[in-house]
Amino acid sequence: HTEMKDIEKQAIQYRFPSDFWWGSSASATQTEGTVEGDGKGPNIWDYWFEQEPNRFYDGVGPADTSRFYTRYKEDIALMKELGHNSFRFSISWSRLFPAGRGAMNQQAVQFYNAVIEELRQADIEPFVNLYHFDLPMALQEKGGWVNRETVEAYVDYANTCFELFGDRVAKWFTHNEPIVPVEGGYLYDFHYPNEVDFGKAVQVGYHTLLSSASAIKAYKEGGYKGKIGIILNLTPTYPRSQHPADVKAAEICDAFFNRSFLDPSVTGEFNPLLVELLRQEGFLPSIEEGDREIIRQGTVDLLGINYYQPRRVKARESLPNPDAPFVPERFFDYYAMPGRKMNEMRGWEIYEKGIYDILTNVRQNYGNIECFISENGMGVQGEEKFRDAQGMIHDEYRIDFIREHLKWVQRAITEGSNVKGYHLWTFMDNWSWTNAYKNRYGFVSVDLQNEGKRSVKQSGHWFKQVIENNGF
Ligand code: BGP
Repeated sequence: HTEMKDIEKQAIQYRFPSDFWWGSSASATQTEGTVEGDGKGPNIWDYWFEQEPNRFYDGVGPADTSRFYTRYKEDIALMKELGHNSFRFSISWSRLFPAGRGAMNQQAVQFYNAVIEELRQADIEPFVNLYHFDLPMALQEKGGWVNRETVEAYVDYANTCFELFGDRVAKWFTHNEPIVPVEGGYLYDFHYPNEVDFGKAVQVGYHTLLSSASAIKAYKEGGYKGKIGIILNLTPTYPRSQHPADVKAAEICDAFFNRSFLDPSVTGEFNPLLVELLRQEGFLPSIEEGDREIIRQGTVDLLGINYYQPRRVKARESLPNPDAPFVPERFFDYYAMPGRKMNEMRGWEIYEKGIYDILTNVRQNYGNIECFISENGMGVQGEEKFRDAQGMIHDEYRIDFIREHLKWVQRAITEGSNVKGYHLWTFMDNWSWTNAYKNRYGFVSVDLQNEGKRSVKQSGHWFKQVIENNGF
């Protein structure tokens, strides 16, 4: 038996560190379901769905998600069966504080305690994210992230979570993809409140950053034993050519979408190019005395990196219409590189080496801070057609996708990158913002026609082997 194991080990070409974090990630609004709400207050998704259900794929809203709220035991048992050693989920702010601040919902405390306990019993380390796009509606009504009071409310909420769960949770994250609500809510109309207002976008981004730094500072001062970080969606940004105009365009795009949060979160300093552009255009946010110090002190211990696709950029070929609303694309254009590989269903490029380029950038320019891949994955429509008679979905494309990305992660590790883990988006198929259940991402399928029945896909079984071997 031992000999067999040795032979298998020798056959492993891509090996990962023995303490690597293997698992998946999810978010509250996308998995819990709200119908069993137990005192949960509405967040912006509940509200928006009520107002405009037609903007959601198949008219499916956030109340109907995968029911993790009632089925978490079964789901965590399945994670254990599949060998996962870690799981990232988020706390729903408006479940804990139905009005955003003030009265606390004890049933929410019980629920998250039970989830944490269940994970610990299963030897699965909980990674807890405090904010995944889901602002309590009561705070949105008062101006949301445009209003500085939301920062205070957020810090109260974060402190409450540290106090409630900090003795058992050692990995915390302040925000998931903080740039996305800025883009969705204030530039490109895919999150509530669906405004197009660059000045507000900058202020919202700034307040979000300040909330993150304030919570990190509070966590550190609280003397908790764990680590705290932020999760950023990083999009390696490639110029069309080495022509200086293309290179400049890519640098600007990178400053807006990556370095805006990456620089201050890791180094405590704003990105100089971004500051320069905002100053030049008259869009600097309003900053209060003392903020700079908080941002300098509130740097992360740990960086989560979500990677789906790169950005390809070229210089603009025409002047922007001066009357059009101001958006970052005023400074560059996107470039559809001929021959690029696409996940046509999601409309996203697949470029595996991008994950290595991000890790190399973090190693070389951000002090090689401890990091991990906190999301990566492939959204596919119509996976039911790959289900066999025994009920298993054969998702070879997802296995290929994960394997090819992991090869690059492994290479970054051999070159010295401080990468500690890989989490797939997501554990089980879940509800995805306005796309609802259109694109499926999970290791586990959720059969909506059959009371949400879970069944492990081929990729889930394959990943289990990868974890057992610490490589492939
Ligand atoms: C990330 C989000 C997730 C998830 C994922 C897949 O940006 O953090 O919440 O939704 O993208 O994207 P989508 O569901 O839009 O296909």
